[in-house]
Amino acid sequence: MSINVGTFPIDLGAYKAVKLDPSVSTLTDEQREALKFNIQLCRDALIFFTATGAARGVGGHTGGPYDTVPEVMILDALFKSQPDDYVPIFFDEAGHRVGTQYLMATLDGDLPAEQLMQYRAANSTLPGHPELGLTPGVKFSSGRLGHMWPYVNGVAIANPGKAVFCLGSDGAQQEGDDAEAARLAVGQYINVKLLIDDNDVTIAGNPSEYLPGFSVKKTLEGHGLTVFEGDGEDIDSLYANICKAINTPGPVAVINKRPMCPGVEGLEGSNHGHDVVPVDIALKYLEARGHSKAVEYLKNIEKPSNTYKFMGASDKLGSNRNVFGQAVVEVLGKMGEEERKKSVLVVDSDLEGSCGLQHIRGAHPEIFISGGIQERGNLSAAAGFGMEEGKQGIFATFSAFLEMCISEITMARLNRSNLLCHFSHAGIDDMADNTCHFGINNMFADNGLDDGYETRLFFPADANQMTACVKSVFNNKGLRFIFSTRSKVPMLLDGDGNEMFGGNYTFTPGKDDVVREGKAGYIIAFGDAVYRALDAVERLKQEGIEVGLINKSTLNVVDEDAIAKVGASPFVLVVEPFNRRTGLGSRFGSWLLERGLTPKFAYLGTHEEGCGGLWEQYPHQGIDPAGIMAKVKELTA
Ligand SMILES: Cc1ncc(C[n+]2csc(CCOP(=O)(O)OP(=O)(O)O)c2C)c(N)n1
Repeated sequence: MSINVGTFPIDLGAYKAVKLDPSVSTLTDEQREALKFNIQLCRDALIFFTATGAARGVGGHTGGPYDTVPEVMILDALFKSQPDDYVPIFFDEAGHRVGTQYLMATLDGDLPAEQLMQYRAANSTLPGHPELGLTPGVKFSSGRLGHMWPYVNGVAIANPGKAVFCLGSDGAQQEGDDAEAARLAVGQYINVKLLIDDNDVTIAGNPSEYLPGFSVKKTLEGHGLTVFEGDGEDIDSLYANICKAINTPGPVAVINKRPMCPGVEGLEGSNHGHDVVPVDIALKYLEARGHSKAVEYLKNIEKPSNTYKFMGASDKLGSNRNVFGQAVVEVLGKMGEEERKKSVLVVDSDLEGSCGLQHIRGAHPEIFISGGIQERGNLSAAAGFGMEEGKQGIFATFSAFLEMCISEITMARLNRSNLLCHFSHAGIDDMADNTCHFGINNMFADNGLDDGYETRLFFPADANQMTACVKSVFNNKGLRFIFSTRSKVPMLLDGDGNEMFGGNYTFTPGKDDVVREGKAGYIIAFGDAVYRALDAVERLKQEGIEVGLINKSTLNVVDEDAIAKVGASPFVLVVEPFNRRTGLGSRFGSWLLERGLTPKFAYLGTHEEGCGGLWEQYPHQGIDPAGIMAKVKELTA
């Protein structure tokens, strides 16, 4: 297929076809020059199109895909030289390196180059992680570290006689699943070849510092793999190692050492290189490389913003994922240092900056552990610390990864742990990362029996309520899960325009808040769905439809007063960013029926693959004010 270059300002049509034969492990001058040319071309393209994500404010990841270009170029040449010998897919454990997949889809003629300039934009079909079936040319789904090698083992078993490659990373290798995959690969002599980018960088820092003693090479050798290690930036040794891997039957890992973002001034060796390249650094890079059209394009991108004005909510915004950490710091500040050390342990999984834990590390490093990218083990460590009365384990990560920890949560419950978990990035708002990073199955955390140890799920609606919630439940026993969004949220206002949860408000677990009274029926919402539902309620009121609104900030406990009130009204509509199959709506109808309450009932939630972008995810799922108003009108017709 030919490359559809369109208006893409870097000439991807110049990409060179390179013939390689792995039985010859040295490169000719011509092959070396062609590979180096392709590497530079693709690195320039990646810097440019990922920077469009930075310019649009949708974020993204540059360093990971940029780093692994040399091995991807060699693989592409091999796949095309001996198509029968490989499964020609660039399987990647690190879904954030999706730029690679989009670029290769373009070079294969499946994706117009022009589209790359819409990286992570809403409705561009180029979300932050690869999704099979969504993007032309993308051949697998990924995004959760440590989830791909185990899967690729099966792909390799299904393709006897072929080698299957999996791009790995020193981040993904920290996940326990990869240890299991390694043992299976060795035990079953699976013909899988790992190409591991060992740049000693993850999001929150350097593995060599936060997990001293961890060596990717020794770990894999310990599992019985054959390992070749080399400098990923030395194309001759990289190629020779890949040839050795192909010529050695069974599982082999090639570990490629390199600094993060080699050759990018301002990012080389820095863990900031993990994220999207900042526009100023990209401009400097592209200018130095003579890509003036790309520079012009980047300079002219305007950052879109959501100009919708929500009624019933303040202009002031709070970042609840940070407020969680700040509120914990407030509580910890009231303890003496000895007491704090004795009674609290905070365990991070490489996301301290995203989940608000960095506030705790900053204020009280003595109780903070950087636990690496191993959520299951870290949650258990926090739970184990909180086994004794008077002790609290604190754990946080993205809500998407709650699903990974269900078994550990069950064991924490059976061991009667005092465990306070913060799962940020709940729901779908602002999730350009898309479906794999949606935190929509959070009710799975409420999986104990009726007579089990206390488990509470909380999703505060604004920053005032988050602070009050943390203070209220911090010292409680049992498992407590607090959710927040990636996006900021406004403060809820009462009917008089005052902050609902300001002043002396105190949070009572299990109690629902009546945000607005109504005669026509009630909406039940929580988290960031509340201010959107409130806007719908205010607008419906202007149309003469008086709908009430309940903020159900404790998700898994029935408030008998509130349910009696809404159950006696003409309709109940649950609106949530959680999965329609597993969310609050899937339970609320049963709770009503159990009490003999039979209002009309409906529930809106996340029900389809995401659209990428930020706030656009809400209207895409039909749970924005317009979607809510339409549903209310259906129920009141
Ligand atoms: C299971 C899981 N936990 C956490 C994350 C969040 N996360 C995304 S990338 C990343 C760090 C990745 O480091 P590495 O794979 O070495 O990539 P690099 O920084 O070199 O790009 C983390 C913690 C994730 N995607 N999946």
